Amino acid sequence: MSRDVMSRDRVAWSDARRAVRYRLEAGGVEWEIAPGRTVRGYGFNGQVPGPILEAKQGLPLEIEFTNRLPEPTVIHWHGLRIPAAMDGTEVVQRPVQPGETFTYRFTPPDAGTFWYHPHANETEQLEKGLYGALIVRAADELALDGEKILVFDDLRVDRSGRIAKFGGLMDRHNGREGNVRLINGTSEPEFAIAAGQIERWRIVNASSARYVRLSLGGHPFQIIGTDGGFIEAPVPAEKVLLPPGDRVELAVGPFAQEGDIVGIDDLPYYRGTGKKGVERFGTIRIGPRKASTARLPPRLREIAPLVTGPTSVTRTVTLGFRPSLRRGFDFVIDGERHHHDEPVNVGELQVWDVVNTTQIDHPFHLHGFFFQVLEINGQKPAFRSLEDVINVPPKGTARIAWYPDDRPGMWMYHCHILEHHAAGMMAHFEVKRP
Ligand SMILES: [Cu+2]
Repeated sequence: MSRDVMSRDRVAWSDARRAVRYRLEAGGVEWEIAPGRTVRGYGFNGQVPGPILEAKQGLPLEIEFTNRLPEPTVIHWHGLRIPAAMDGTEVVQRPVQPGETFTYRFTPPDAGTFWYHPHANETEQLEKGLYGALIVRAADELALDGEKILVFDDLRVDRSGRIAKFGGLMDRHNGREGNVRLINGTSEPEFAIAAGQIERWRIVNASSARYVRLSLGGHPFQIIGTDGGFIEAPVPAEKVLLPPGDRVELAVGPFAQEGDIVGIDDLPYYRGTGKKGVERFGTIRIGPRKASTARLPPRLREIAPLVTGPTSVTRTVTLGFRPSLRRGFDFVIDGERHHHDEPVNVGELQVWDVVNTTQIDHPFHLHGFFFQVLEINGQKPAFRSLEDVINVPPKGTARIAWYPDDRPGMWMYHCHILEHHAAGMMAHFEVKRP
């Protein structure tokens, strides 16, 4: 059965009671990473990435999830500010066993670019292909001349053409980076855009450990959104860094020259380990010129600052590295693997210093709440935004502020390099009503 047929068959969309419903099934898949080249992986509804889930801001979303994997799993809705019980981690639900079905029900409160992925045995389940984009559309969605959704990933394929086995302590330390670069599950695909037009590109980095420093052949683009939706105004740029788990929205174009081929490249970035040159993820073919009706507003939204003026830090979260006799080493938080952090009270503004005591970068991810970045190593960020992933540089500090609204329950934060999370760099904490 072709992947297309399976995805059409199994994804149900219905407007009944104005809820949006999907059926998702995780299972084994022959993943065609390039024409005629397949690997045995895991997919949602028989495809990698899983189907693009489209929700509407403020309308209920229901996802009936069935596990056809040979192992338990849970599905996390990365970036969505939903009730704790629907966060899809093993702290808030019993893992979905092989053959079982669990229905996730929630109402996405924010428009933006999100994604979904397992929160169990992530280093294997995501590497094998279990991830997909989740787009929450606003009623007055900004439409440019077109839209593309690009999910970046890299895959390590061994000499025999299979997904490589986990590389032991080296991978545990560096995270698993791949030798095959994928956009939307395909090795180095080609995209088309008409000369003269401007498109809205939604980008997700679903890699286990790779930092994508995205460049479109050096052509300028505009950053219009990040993890939590629009930023306040478009920001011109020629490159943008996406650590694992991160998202960005861009206004891409206009390109002048019909017939040009433009690279979608990952520029060198040193994250304290590994070394890579410019690596190609895909290309853009500039097609015949078309008229543009795109109007990019100079102001996209207002983001009220959570902190104005001097503030005191309410918590310090320390990301660390520690030798271990049994495991070689661990990645820890406040000196503890799989840390249990102090509770947070609903309604009490949080100002956290996330301190990285190690020699390598760590992308800090907070579940269920957006934060604003106040400072990185004492420097204010270039623009205000809502984030759920922020890179914390080696020996550096990210100061973030977030507001626990009334969604009590167990939440977590962790490094989004999947191997670091597995090696202990994560914490649970409770948000509770005072
Ligand atoms: Cu890390």
